[in-house]
Amino acid sequence: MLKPQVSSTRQICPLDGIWNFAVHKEPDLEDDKLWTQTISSQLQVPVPSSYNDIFVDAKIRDHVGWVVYQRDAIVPHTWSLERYCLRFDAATHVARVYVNEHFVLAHSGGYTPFECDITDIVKPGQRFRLTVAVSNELTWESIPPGKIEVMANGDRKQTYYHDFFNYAGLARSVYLYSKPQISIQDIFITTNFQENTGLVDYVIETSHPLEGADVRVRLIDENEQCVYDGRGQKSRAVIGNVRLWQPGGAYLYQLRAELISSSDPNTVIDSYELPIGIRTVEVVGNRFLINGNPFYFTGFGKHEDSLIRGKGHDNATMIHDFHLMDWIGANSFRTAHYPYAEEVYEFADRHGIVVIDETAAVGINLGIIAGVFGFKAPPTFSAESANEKTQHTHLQAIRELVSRDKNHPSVVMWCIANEIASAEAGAREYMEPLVKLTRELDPTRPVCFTNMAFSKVDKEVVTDLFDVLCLNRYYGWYSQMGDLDAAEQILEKELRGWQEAHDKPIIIAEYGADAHAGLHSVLDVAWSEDYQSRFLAMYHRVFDRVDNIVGEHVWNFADFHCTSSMTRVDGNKKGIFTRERRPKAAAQVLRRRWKEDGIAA
Ligand code: GCB
Repeated sequence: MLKPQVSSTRQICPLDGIWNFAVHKEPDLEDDKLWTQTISSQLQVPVPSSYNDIFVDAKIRDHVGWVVYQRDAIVPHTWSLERYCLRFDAATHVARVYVNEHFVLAHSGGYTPFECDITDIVKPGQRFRLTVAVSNELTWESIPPGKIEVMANGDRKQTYYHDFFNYAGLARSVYLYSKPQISIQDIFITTNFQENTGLVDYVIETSHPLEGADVRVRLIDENEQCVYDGRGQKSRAVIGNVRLWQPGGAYLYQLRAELISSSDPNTVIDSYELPIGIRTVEVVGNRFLINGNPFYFTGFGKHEDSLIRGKGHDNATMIHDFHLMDWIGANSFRTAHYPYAEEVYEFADRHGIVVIDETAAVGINLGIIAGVFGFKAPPTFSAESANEKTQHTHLQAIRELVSRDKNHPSVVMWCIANEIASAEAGAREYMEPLVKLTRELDPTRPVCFTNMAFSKVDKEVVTDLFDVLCLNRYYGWYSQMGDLDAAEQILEKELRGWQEAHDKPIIIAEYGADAHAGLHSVLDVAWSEDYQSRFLAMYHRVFDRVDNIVGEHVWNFADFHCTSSMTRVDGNKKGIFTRERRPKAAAQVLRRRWKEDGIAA
């Protein structure tokens, strides 16, 4: 599915703005058929934004179940020869879309786009009522999973196993867009190079078999020069004096795909442009290579999280975050713990930032919470928990992620799960089909998952399926608190153990300590900015002694919101920046290492 764009043959009517809003009290949406009515403007919400923190009302913030968004829209009368679609960049987590009284589409999965063609339902020039019901419920049939309990007073309570607030709603853009009757449906590219010749293999998928039409593909360089002009749906572009897409030095060609009339090549039936970067990614031995050169990841596990709008996408926050990453010397980040807004990848493509792209499979591990509090956990993989239905949803989440992000040069690896219970019985049976599918969908990128500290090298059962070891470690925080010497020894011993067992590159995909901005101490006092700094410095000493380490992603870029608990003070405070994006002391530790000393060079 291609992202909507304006081209000589396509148009967009953005439907972002202020929508009417209602909370649906009953668990079953069908009860009062809200979409057949006009929802009053008494409650209104911005789109894109999570709705939770917009109101000053705990009942809305913590509501479990459906909410309903509504607005009017008009199909331009000039679209009479076109097909037109509604496109939702995301609806967290389940959406049902209604045009006037018609149900048109349902989608599950809160972080990937979906669309529906409404050409046969609404006429050009016609105004229509668009209603979108969105449910935030998480169960063992969703990714991420969760559990809903009915309390004594009849209220429903949502629990989940991940450490970020369950923000919901229409957090990304909504569009009405047009495309021609016969159109370009999808584009698949893979890139390679030999010496200074670039190779771009492409497949242009069309909505209909082509009769009387042809596909023309051009590649335009950054000087607006056409460096390739070819015909056919499937071919290879060969480019002399290629400029590669490099981390920190992006170069993008515009792939201009056109459907043209076979009798008159000047008649363009459809036109779509895709910025592409020519680069290779591979794992060789214990190294991660981009364009054949060892790449060392510096950066963060991030979140889409900000004040008021929650997970709502916002270009200002996004670009500011990228500038802070540049300031600190981060060359990469992981989209923990879900696919981010497409604008994020487009920006990373344009600016040479490397991305590890993650599904929303977080919290498939019942041992974590039990382990932290010292009680025995039920099994993670069982009929009552992660089961065939969870796996089915997980497979679909992988399909939608790869389908959306396959052409981004910035994306160098798929992370198919965070801290899944990889040492438990059933883990291998659960994971193997997921890895197989990811590789079938994209044979060009390495695949990883992040390993949690309870899944030790002698216990875990899936690492051999993956290309890169991604370890999340918190010695000195969740254990050995305040004793960085002990933590240093345990960390080094463990990393050496992994290195001996698997000759694969290791990325420390999470390491970090909470710090309350403004709290200082000369001693190793938890929650102080100083302890966070010393904690990171200790990890860096160890990384520099272990050969297979090819990357360090601090947890987290910024403080972020999560559910209240006794281990969280108004959110998770492991950020190197506060939620308002002010640096804590540890920012200087990282900047010195990544930018001034140039560890990544
Ligand atoms: C983890 C999780 C992350 C948490 C973090 C923490 O291992 O992957 O989602 O937020 O630890 O701070 O506990």
